[in-house]
Formats: sequence, C-alpha cells, structure tokens
Amino acid sequence: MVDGWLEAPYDLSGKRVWVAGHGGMVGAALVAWLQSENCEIFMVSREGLDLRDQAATRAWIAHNRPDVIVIAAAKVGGILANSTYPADFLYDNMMIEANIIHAAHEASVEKLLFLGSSCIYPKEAAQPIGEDALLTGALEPTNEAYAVAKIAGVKLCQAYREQYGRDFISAMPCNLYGPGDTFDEQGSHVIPALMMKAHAAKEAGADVLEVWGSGAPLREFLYVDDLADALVFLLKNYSGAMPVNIGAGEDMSIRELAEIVSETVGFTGYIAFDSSKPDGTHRKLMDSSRIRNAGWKAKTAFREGLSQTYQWYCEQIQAIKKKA
Ligand code: GFB
Repeated sequence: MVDGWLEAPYDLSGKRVWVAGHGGMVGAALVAWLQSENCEIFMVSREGLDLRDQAATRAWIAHNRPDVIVIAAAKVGGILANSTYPADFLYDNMMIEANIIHAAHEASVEKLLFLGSSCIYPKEAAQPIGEDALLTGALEPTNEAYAVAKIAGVKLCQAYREQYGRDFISAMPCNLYGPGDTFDEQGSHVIPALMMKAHAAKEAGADVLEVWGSGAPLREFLYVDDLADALVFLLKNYSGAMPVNIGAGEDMSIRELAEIVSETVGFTGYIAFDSSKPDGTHRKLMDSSRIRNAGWKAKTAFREGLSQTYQWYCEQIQAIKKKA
C-alpha cells in the first residue's frame, strides 16, 4: 500500500452498505451510483432515525449491522446559513459524526467513509490546497462552526484508525451542485440560489439578477454524480489516515458563474452586486492530485452539469404546479 492506496481493491459486492443521509443531494447520487456495485444498500429516513440521538443511532447500527457506512448526512447550507446558525451547524454535525463513528467502531464495521468539505482548510492556505494544509492556519469566519465540526470528524476517523485499527477514511469535496440540491434564496449555496433568482427574474420579466458580495471570490464546483463516482472509487481503493481532496481541478469567479447561470436559464437582464453580503473565502481551489494520480477524474463539463441541474429544477417546479 502506497500513501493509503490499496494494491487489491476492497470488494463491495455482497456488502451491506448504509448511506447515512440518502435523502440529500450527495446521498441520493451515491445510492444511484452504488446500484451497479452488486451490494445491499440500506437507508433510513430522518423520521425513522435522528442521527443526533446517540442511543437510537447506536441501536440502529447494532441491529442492522452494516459492513460499510458512508456518512453523507450533515447539516449543510450556504454562506449566510452557516454564519447565521453556527450553533446548529456545530452541534448537529458533531453529534451526527460522533454518534455514527463511535457506534461503527462498537459494531466492528469494516469500512467507513466520512465526508468533509474544502472549508476545513485555512482561509489563507496556499493554492491549490493540499491535504497537508489541514490545521496550519485560521479558518474562514463565515463557516468556522461547520469547519470545526468537519475537522473533528476527520480527526475521529484518524483516531479510531490509530487506536483501534479501524478502516475509517475521509473525503474532502469542493463546492458541489446538481439535481437534488436545496433551492432556497437565503439558505442555499450559490448555484441553486442564483439559478432560482435568475429563473424567477426571467419569469417575472425583471431585468436584475442580484448577486451577493463583490463577484470576485473564486470557487471550484463539482457535479454531484462525479462526486458519487469518486466516493465509490475511494471505498474500493483507499485505506489511509489522510483525508482525500475531490475537486474538478479549476475554479471560476462568482461574476463568471452568474453569467453562465444567466445563459443556462435564459435570463438576459443585468447582474447587480450586493456588497452588504459577505464574500467569504477569496479562493479555495483544491489540489486533487492524490485521487487523480490514483485514477479518478471529474467527467462532467460545467455547463453540461448546470443544464442537468436546471432541467431538474424546472421539473420540480412543474410537479409543484401540477399538485397545486
Ligand atoms: O455557495 P456559498 O454560499 O458558499 O457562496 P461558500 C459562494 C460565494 O457565492 C460567496 C457568493 O462569495 C457568496 O457571497 N454568492 C453570490 C452567493 N450570490 C449568492 C447567493 O445568492 N447565495 C449564496 N449562497 N452565495 C460554503 C460554506 O461557503 O461552502 C459551507 O459556508 C460549505 O460551510 C460550502 O463549506 C461548500 O463557498 O462561501
């Protein structure tokens, strides 16, 4: 094994795989991707199991005895949600990951994959950001609570590996988007928020798309199916303590993003920047060379992924209209 990469892949066929958080964008894409792996996939709804409840989570894992767990469950949101509700982002995420990781250890789960985020790296990290930048500097204040919780998750995986020999690994994706994302003007991430606003403006015949901040920050976006592909790749091929970055390899400014979203949606008005809203980190392009050198790369062109996402969003709107 070199740098945590397995010489003989871990075989998922016949394994009992629990995707925690299957109702979210990432979990749903992963469940779809796992269909071709000949494994038995487990899911439990939010109503069926509150992952913040230690006793319930422990009992569920002990009863269902998965071989493999992927922690795609998390409280997530955009820059404003993160900075408005730090207690919820810190508490919910720490509870979810601590409960699942400890119970997985108690139940001798064979393999566990924890999902973090590129925001765990220092605000001023050298670009592109390698995995070894973790804990080398101060965090971006707008998402410090979420980042601290996710860093604790990485450390839990490493600690159970070191102390008990558990095969618990972590993946750090860049900003994600795709079908199944949360569309909410105030709380969601930038892509669904801009898509929603551009669509509403087009429908209303309005001529302004309001974009938060200066438009100068740079973000790296990955289509959710590419992430699902990478997660399956990691489950099969990786068993190391160090988290693994998963990115598309290039970034763009928020201004550029707003222009591409406008084109995709067919909004022809102008873009206005609201400087009362935060920019957040200026840049967080990740160095994903470890997973790329091991044989994975993102396959979806950005405009193609964006079209797929917009199509999905329009279908949701149609479905809601039909019901009403
Ligand atoms: O996607 P986003 O909320 O997440 O914002 P972060 C990215 C950039 O887009 C910021 C700008 O510079 C925003 O100011 N932006 C422009 C907008 N218009 C909008 C808008 O209408 N809505 C939103 N949401 N942004 C998150 C973290 O940071 O990234 C999380 O808060 C997580 O913890 C996630 O790590 C991946 O990239 O700034």
